[in-house]
Amino acid sequence: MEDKPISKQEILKELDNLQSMDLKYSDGRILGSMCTEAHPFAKEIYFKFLDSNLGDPGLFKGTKKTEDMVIEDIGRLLSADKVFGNMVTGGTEANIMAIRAARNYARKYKGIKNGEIIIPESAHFSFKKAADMMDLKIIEAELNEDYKINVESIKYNISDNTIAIVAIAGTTELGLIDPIEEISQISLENNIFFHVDAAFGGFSIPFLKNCGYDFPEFDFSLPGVCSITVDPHKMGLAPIPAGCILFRKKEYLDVMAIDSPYLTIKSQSTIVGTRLGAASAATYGIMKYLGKEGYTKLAKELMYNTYFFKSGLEKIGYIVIAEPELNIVAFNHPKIETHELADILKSYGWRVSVASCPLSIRVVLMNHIKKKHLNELLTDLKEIF
Ligand code: 0PR
Repeated sequence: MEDKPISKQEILKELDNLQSMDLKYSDGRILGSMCTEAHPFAKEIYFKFLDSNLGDPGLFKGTKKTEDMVIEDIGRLLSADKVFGNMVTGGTEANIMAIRAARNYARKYKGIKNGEIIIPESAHFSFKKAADMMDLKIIEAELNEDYKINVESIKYNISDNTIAIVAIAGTTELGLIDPIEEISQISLENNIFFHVDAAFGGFSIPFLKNCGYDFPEFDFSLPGVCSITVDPHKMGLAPIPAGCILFRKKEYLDVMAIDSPYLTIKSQSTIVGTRLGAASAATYGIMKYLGKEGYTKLAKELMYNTYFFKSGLEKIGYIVIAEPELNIVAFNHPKIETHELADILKSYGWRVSVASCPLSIRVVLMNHIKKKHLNELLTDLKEIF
């Protein structure tokens, strides 16, 4: 820190310079991000609520209402009349909360001390963070040839120490949906906590389903599903940091409640204390503003772009790894190694991400990637060969 104050003008000049080093979503070159530019109306609301703190909700009762209403509304989207949960910083924190609830529940009711969680090989790395923090053992269930979790492998790995099973609705690398209905059944039969990570898919599957897309059940309509992660800051067009964790029963929040005697609430179940009310208010506002109609239109448009890109790739000799279920396309070319292809694309100015399972270039077709960007990308991909 400097000794003397610096003028706003000078600071803003420096910050503008620094910001000019950032990539902009609107350039359409960021191909591997599940986040996108927040809706302008959501940004407007965000600034209004910047000072409100959900960590002490008695002081910010109105903002707390926005959190409760977002949770309730998303719960209804996911087939539950009543759910219990919080707005959090994103999928990582939501997944950590789910695993913490499962761990505490199993400790309380089953006396499990050395817990194990079964996750698919395709799970987001946040589960490894959760396991590391809570000293849990991770067991990775194998994937089938279609890159979805192998249900037999889950069954095989269940033990007396299993505290949770995890499945994904919209995998990070390929956007695929695990066979959640079958896993719900297995969880019920074995009395094991079942968490669904729908950080990416939660804000599009319900809308696509409503307009005729054929998806299997993945939400609270399945009796074995105990908790769901959904991120408004991915497909919900809400500003970062906006994630949600939803629980079927209040008890899952209660088993991880810590006393907070001097606050306006007596206990906290969230990991974070001071929590940004702005993301909650902005999420509430943008959900009202867009409504089911707006989100359906968005999800449909992104699926059209997905199919357009997939067929464009195939026409010029690329191999698409899996039939897209959501708006992610992963591909390779038979004549070139994936990292080499990624480097070439980078030299053309594209910011691609390389998926690991299987090794491929992965494009997440978010709202900032328009048809014109896809046409430019396809032209460049064609030119490489
Ligand atoms: N669950 C799933 C299925 C995810 O895909 C992700 C993140 C998470 C949980 C964790 O969410 P948070 O990052 O909100 O904690 N998926 C993206 C990924 O790792 C996140 C991302 C977003 C990465 C934008 C890069 C980027 O530019 O690929």
